[in-house]
Amino acid sequence: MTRLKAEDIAGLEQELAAYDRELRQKTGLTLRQIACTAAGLRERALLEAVPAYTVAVIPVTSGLGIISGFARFVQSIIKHLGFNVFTTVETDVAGLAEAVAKQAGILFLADDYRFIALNLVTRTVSDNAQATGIGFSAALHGMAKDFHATPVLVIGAGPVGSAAIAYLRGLQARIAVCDLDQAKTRPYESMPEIKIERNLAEALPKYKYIIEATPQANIIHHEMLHPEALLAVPGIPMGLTPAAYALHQDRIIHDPLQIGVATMLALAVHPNGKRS
Ligand code: 2YC
Repeated sequence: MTRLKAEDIAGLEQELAAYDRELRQKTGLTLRQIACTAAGLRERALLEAVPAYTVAVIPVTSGLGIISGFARFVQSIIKHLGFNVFTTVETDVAGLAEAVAKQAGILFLADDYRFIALNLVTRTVSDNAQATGIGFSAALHGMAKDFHATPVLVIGAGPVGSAAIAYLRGLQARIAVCDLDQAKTRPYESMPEIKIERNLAEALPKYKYIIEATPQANIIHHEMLHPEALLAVPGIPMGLTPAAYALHQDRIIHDPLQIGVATMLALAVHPNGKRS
């Protein structure tokens, strides 16, 4: 997992409403609708859960420590979805105790390895990588519309990419996967509906729909892309070069945390999902 830096999220709290409008314009769905679609939950069911939960975000100092603004931005995304949320004054174990003392029912916390949402009432965990993979797949589906006729190329079969593949399989999408590490694509060799692409440069121009879920930067150059490419690019760093991003940005969904956190919350509220 690539660790965010404070500058990756600085100022985005104030941009949330504008980002929501951008998502609506590109995908036909709001941030909350993307999260609910991904989690298999009716939006009404999420809103009905608001009075049942107070959410706590707990800063964690382990490893490389606190990322300035991280907890506050996570809190602002959760608030944007309509939930009562606070960030604990205390960190780590004291923060956990404070959250429970203040009646929180769902806890968000991240160290350098995992970013999870814990639902203390249903005793379930939702994970940022899994939520990001399905959230960005749902957003691409909103933008792309015809997944059945046109295959989706998933670049990177790590925790985010493999969650995206599982979600796309659930949609009966046509899927191709590319990863430098053959061990990551081996599980898909026995799946007829999944094509394994061994060479990214050769594969890219063939695909209109792309999910870039690698920790690499600058692996996708403008001239490598299908002219009508639609891309879901979760997290930081972005696989596209700045020039490619600038040229395609009206057909790209990209953010460092928003869709992943919103989908974590929807999954935390209804982990097994109630199909809409
Ligand atoms: O401020 C804090 O509580 C820190 N312990 C947070 C560390 C988050 C580390 N993880 C990441 O930067 C990435 C994010 C995209 C979310 C998942 N991994």
